[in-house]
Amino acid sequence: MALEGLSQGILSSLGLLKSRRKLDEAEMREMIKALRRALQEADFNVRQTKEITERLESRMSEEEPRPGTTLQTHALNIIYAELVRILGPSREPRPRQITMLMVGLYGQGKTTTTAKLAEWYRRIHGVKVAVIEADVHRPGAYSQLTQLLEDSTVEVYGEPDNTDAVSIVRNGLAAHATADMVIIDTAGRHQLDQDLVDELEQISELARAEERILVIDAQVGQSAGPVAASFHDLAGITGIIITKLDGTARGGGALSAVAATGSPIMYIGVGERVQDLERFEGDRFISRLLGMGDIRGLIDLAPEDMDEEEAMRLTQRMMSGRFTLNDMYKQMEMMSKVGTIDKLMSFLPSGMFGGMGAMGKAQKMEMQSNLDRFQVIMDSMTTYEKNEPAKVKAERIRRIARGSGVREKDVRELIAQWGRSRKMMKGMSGNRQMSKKMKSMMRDDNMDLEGLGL
Ligand SMILES: Nc1nc2c(ncn2[C@@H]2O[C@H](COP(=O)(O)OP(=O)(O)OP(=O)(O)O)[C@@H](O)[C@H]2O)c(=O)[nH]1
Ligand SMILES: [Mg+2]
Repeated sequence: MALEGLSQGILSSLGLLKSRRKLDEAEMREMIKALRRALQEADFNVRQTKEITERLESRMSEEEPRPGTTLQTHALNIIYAELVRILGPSREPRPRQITMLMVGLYGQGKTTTTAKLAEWYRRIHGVKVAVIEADVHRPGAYSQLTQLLEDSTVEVYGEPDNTDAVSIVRNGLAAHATADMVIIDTAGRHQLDQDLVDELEQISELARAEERILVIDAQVGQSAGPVAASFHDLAGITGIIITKLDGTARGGGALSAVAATGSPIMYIGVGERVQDLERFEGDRFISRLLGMGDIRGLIDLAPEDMDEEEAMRLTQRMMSGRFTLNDMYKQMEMMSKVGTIDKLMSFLPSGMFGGMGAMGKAQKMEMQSNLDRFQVIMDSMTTYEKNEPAKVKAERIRRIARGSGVREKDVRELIAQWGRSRKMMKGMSGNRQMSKKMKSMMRDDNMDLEGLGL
């Protein structure tokens, strides 16, 4: 992933804290200085860098680390929370009867990202997606898009010889009227000029595009901020995708500058291939970036709406055998949020949550896509159904599948997964030794950052 430099920098700035209980003033200054350098090298702006380092300094002096937590873990958790705060919230559009218009300057990755998104929604949400190539300026745009999607069942519409983008869109929409989702690739410009705005306006109106998505290359660093702001003013951007985060040290700048404009970052591009797209969620992104992953960390890093108490309760329920679909989802979410979960995994029966004993990258991605699909399905379930998945039979399955736009098979798979997880939970709570181990893990912080190579 991009930004390895940042995570290395942050972790080494914390090296000083290793097995320390307190820092004197000079040491604190040195640590802050190293952190500031790491943030600036990743292109965070001066104001944000100042904000993060100042908050770290004041929180370190005001807040006691929780009992049993090392100073290092404490500092890392503060930095984590501050970075997440700076990156802001994220959102993902629902793939139902929706048209997306891709906009952006020259060469930022619009066409590539159009293909990536189409494939993403087809694969993860299982919906019928069509793309329309409406860039009549870039020669070969249609064949570029066709090639990107040659191994996919996504339908590509284009009229390489037509020079009127608006009529291509009109014809494309008519040809793909039954698609759940239509994504329209448009022409780039050197800068956002009136011509481009007019063209976008016309296409957008014709297509009634609910989403206007701005594509920005991470390489532009801090200037992503002004670009996002002007596109937002002129074209009413609903979300942003930052591309090429795999290839630049300036990714921190692009991400933070865009977040500062208030437009949500929806996805990030992390390579040239069609599958190199990731959903952007600040907390998940940062915890992966920082490679945080012990069970204590799991609790510290749980999403904001899941406080420590809830995480504890979840674990207790998990041990007691009462286990709803929501419990399973939250558990999977917690697990997929952290980078290395081997420690936790070593205590859990292998095969749990679809056999993730030692998860490779591919498996984590698989889990992420399962989570996304499960979320969509669970949105169509009633509270009763989520609490009593065993009672969800044929007729309910049919209704849920229809409501969430997935196949009945997918609903059955979710319920089967729940059944397997619950069985293993039960096995675990019956195992006294394991139960003791879990409880002691929840109690002491016997893990510091050894595993992170400090
Ligand atoms: N490494 C990397 N390369 C990317 C990514 N996204 C796009 N690219 C590459 O960036 C180049 C430009 O991408 P396009 O998709 O053609 O960009 P565009 O915005 O459609 O360009 P125009 O239509 O000319 O305005 C291509 O070589 C892509 O392969 C990414 O996330 N990572
Ligand atoms: Mg293009």
